[in-house]
Amino acid sequence: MKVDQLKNDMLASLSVMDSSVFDIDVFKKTGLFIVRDAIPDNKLHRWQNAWEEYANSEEGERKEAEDNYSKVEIKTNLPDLLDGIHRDECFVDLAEEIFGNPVGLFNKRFVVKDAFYNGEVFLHQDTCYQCGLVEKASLFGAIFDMTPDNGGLKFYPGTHRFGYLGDAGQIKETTLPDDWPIVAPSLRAGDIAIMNSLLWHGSPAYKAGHYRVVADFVYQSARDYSTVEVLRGNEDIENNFLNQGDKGAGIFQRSRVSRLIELQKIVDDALRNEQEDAE
Ligand SMILES: O=C(O)CCC(=O)C(=O)O
Ligand SMILES: [Fe+2]
Repeated sequence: MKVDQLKNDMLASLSVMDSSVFDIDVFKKTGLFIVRDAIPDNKLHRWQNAWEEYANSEEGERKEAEDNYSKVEIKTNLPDLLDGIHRDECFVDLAEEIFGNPVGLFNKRFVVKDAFYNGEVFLHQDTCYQCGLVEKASLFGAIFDMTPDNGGLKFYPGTHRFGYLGDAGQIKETTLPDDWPIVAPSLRAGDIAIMNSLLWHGSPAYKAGHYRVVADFVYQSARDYSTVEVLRGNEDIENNFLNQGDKGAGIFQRSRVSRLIELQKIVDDALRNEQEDAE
């Protein structure tokens, strides 16, 4: 399919990718679907209360982080209630519709814009930061409202059809033909945005409104060797060699990342020597 044809197809699909009922055929085509009112109120309120309590506690204190990618995410030191939300049927039912049984988890975290981090997130796809099979999807569950004003995610529907882009980093917006549809949804707390991990997305800086708290749970078939937890069905993941440590670290003898670490050390040593010579 030519790229302009894909664009027109996405423009024509805008109205059907946003509904209270998930449609797998639309999702396959667009790589994006907004499910309205997907989280029952009673659960939502419990999770909101737990979040507020956590955010005001010592454990919830936001600590210095090196890059924006780490500043936007919270994934450790969470109280049990918040740490287990990814197991709730309101998420797993949707994941099963996409991946079938058994349902697996690749990663879980909360992506947050608050007093600690209010900047933008550049245009990217997630696949290049993952490992295992590429058939994965993020379920972004709005714990509190997410809008363009409070730094909400924006999505470029259809871009998952270009596949894995071969490197990790900031994608040039000008790669796409003019007027590519951009979906910057206003999610009410309780809505879930589902995104194919190949889909291009980013977010603008926080300007105003409630702080932004969105669950980002990445689901996949539990048969994927990168599965860290089986959420439905039976699958033995004990010997999954891709789920040990950080994104398969440890499988490479040498890699781009190991080379970058070597080079950074050479630069640091040289700078230190220069400084010592000057003293
Ligand atoms: O939190 C956001 O706005 C985007 C985060 C994101 O896409 C990522 O970290 O991969
Ligand atoms: Fe992302």
